[in-house]
Amino acid sequence: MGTPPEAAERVGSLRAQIDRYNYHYYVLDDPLIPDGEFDRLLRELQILERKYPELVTPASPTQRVGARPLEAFEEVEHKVPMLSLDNALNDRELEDFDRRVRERLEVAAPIIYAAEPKLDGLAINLRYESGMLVQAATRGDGEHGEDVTQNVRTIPSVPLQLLDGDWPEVLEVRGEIFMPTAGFEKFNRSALEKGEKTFANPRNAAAGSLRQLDPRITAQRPLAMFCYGFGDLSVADLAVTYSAAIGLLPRWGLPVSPELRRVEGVTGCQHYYRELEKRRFQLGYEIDGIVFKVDDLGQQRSLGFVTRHPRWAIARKFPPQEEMTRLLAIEVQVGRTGAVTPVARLEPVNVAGVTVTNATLHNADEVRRKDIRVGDTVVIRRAGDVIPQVVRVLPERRPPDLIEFRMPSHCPECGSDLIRDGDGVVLRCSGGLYCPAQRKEAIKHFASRRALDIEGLGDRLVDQLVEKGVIETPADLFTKLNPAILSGLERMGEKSARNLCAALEKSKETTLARFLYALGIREVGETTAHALAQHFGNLAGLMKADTESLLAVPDVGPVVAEHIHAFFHQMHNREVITALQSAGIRWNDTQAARAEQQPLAGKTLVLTGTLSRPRAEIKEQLQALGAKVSGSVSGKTDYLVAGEDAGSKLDKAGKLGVAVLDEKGLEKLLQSVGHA
Ligand code: I6G
Repeated sequence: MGTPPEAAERVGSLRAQIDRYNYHYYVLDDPLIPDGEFDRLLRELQILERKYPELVTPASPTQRVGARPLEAFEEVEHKVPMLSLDNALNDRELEDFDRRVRERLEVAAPIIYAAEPKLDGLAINLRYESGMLVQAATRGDGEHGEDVTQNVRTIPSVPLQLLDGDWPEVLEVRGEIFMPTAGFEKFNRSALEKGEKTFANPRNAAAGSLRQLDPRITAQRPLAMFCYGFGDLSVADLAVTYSAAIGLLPRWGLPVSPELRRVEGVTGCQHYYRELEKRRFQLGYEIDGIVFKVDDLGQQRSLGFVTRHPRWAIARKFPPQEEMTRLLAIEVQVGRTGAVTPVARLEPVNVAGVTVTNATLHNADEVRRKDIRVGDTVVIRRAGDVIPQVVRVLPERRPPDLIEFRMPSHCPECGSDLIRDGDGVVLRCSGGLYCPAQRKEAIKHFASRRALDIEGLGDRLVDQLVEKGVIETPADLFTKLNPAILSGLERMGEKSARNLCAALEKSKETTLARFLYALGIREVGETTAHALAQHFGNLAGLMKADTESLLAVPDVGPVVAEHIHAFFHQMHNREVITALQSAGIRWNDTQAARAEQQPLAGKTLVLTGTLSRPRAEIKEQLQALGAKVSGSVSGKTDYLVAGEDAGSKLDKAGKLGVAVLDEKGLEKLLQSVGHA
């Protein structure tokens, strides 16, 4: 009995749909269907292929996972060597490069360069024959690499079969495999929670994931790829310029950087460098510089190569994100929820333009695993706004007789027992609000910008007020402080004291969402606070809610529900809330609004560029009106709100036909729903 033709037809149709959705998701960054629907299609295909195994082909989307572990990687000889790039560490070295290019080409006019970010990942060569992925190999020593085909097949943005098009019979594309920052942080967070080994940086995470002998492990790691060059080709050239040749790849399903631009002369290069340097930490993946390439392929040929580098390309490097310094001490810090964290005090060191003196060590297990000791030389890493971290020690620089670090058994602030949290990794002070450290942190959080936003109540001042016993709870801020008491404090003049009292008065008028966030309930961040305010509309309803009713709130899972329920059932929390309300903290209760009744319900907005108000404030306002505020532009975006210096999101919105609003446009939109 042969295969029923309907089954073969359905399998073909499912594969075409899945490939198209994958392409929109990974190459165009424009998801067409929800993830659940995608999973359903993939599941249907898997079931059909299991029933009719004769229909399985190597390029089927089901074949990305499941290959058996290897004993070792095979060696691969690169048909065209994989070279590396020369570096420019400053503007002068970039200018020297440009001068050398013009002298060799004997042109006085500015050169057109292709500019794109240099991803911090792992170089790879993909070989397609007749449109099918037949081999993926690492760079290795440039002549020989390792065959990592089974692993690369698990990366969703790498097509197993090129999309319909005029691709050459043999096509080798080169690019970088990387782990996006969000995936890296999620992986490390989960490893830390489980007490497992973390990766030092996204580059190591990408390399470690790709060099797994078991492809099923690679399949679980969030890897991605951008293409930036070519190896062996069955045709002479794909286009006249590099940018045009690379521009063909997305049509075939191969992802390229959305940041690729043509720039004119060294001034154009420098301008591009500065612009991207500003946005470096908002890209969603780590880059360590910018690559500039002479765009004209004829000019590239004339320039040729010198030893291992092309003469037509250079990597202008950013300041490094990792530096080494000496660990002076390990102190133990108590956070708002009592979590006790070891913190590294360091000999000051400049990392990517910022002087770093402290870094987090996460938890005691992490210190033990990395065997970090006071007196060690350590590597510090700073990524954007993220707190600097100690990534490893340099054992060869360790002086003799350094002693192992041991976590204290009692809270350094209040002497209470330290107890291991449910999961066994986090240590917590059992002192609760008896512990001055927890009290201070709770008050700082209450006063912070996204909470009650009490201007002028800095961390030092809170420390002083708690240490002197002037205040104990957030409610005391409103009942125990007055200009006379405040002006008696260190570094507090009469004017600052009066200003602070005015700020306290102003902060009393707030919103329910802000108030809930300010209470500092465990696991209740701004988004959850918003969802709670929206759902219950008033505080009394929320305080009475049982865990079952809390689970009905979007964004609230069983753990969060339990924390909220427990918080409102602690007598001292209820007393503080009553005291705050008696002191005049107020907000307008709303109707327990169902999301779909809100004026901007169902609308998705993306914010980009420099706006005149803080993004968080605009986001909060839009969310309060029922809108969803997303981080990336896709076919589902209704409006892109673009401030000054808007970059790739604006380009993408243009390509996808998404409506773009400037700030005036946003105000008009808000006016139209009565909320300007
Ligand atoms: O290592 C590299 C990173 C990025 C490259 C590269 C690149 O272009 C954006 N381009 C070439 C030609 C080479 N390495 C050799």
